[in-house]
Amino acid sequence: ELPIKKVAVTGAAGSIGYALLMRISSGQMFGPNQPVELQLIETEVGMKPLKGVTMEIMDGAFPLVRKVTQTSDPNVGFGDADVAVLVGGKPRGPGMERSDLMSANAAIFAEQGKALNNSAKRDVSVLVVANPANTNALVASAHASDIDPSRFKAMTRLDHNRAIAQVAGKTGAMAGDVKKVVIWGNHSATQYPDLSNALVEGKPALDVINDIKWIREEFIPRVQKRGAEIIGASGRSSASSAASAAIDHMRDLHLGSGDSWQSMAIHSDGSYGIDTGIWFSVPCLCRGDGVYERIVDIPAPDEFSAAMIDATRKELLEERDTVRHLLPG
Ligand code: NAX
Repeated sequence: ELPIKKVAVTGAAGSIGYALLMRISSGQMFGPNQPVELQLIETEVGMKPLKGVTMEIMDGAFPLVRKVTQTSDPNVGFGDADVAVLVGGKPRGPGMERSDLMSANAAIFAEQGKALNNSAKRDVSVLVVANPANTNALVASAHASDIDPSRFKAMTRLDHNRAIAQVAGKTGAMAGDVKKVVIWGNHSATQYPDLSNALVEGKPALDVINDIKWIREEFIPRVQKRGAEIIGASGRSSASSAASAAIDHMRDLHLGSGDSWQSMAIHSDGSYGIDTGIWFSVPCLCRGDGVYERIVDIPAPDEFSAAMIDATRKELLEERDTVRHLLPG
């Protein structure tokens, strides 16, 4: 039997946590042979609903779930963790400015970065889902000096999946036949869903779609604002598709995804001319066991793409400036 994986999840009693935990428990994140120990982390107020979530996990009678713990102390919750999915954060309240939201979350992620540094495994694999996801990842990593920044990712897989779904809907292809879409930059409305390299059933997506107006005026804004569209329709946030994307991200990262491109917001190393030290979504190949490579062997972006990438880059630099007072040093 494989050694047990310790999986910490923050915000475990929230909407995404609720959808995510059943799927981790059933083996969809790490495969049908990987036993897990779930280390669930919530706020003090969240402890009561978390108890109910834990009872439901018990009632799933999942053979892979070996233990479930609940805590409001991240130092305990991240103890010896192999994996940490950071879903918990402060939502935007009435009248709250974007910069206040940034700072409130940066304070949470500074604390969680320190707790990861104190108690998680040195090669812990961290996925930040909570918004502002890219900048939260930056802050957490900055406070975890003993953990390599490459271990921290922010989730843009939902945006990536949304882009695939739109192209499949437009062309009639199956989602599995849409390849090499890329989400560049921030998990926000400035993200750039890019079809320049995309393939539909093996043919260039730009040729198959053959409608630049649709790409620029419908596809891009729809992917950028899909979250708001879903809230408008159902009155609820897109929690189950977000949980599904977190499953996809971690499964590909840990089990590998062959030659399939995935978008992940990772620590910038200066590739593509992006400033180092921000978390920027780029195309990656996932090799398994948490190992990934950036795909750099691609044509230079055209003028439109370069301007889109630059806009999201600028937003991420501004976000970093907003939380700079919470960064060490
Ligand atoms: P909910 O408000 O339903 O749940 C959040 C949970 O986090 C609550 O139970 C709360 O008690 C808990 N929490 C708050 N602070 C915490 C802390 N310091 N430690 C531990 N737990 C804490 O939100 P939900 O719909 O689950 O969304 C969670 C986050 O995901 C939000 O920040 C949301 O904006 C973000 N999203 C990110 C997406 C992405 O693609 N990266 C897409 C979906 C989602 O919008």
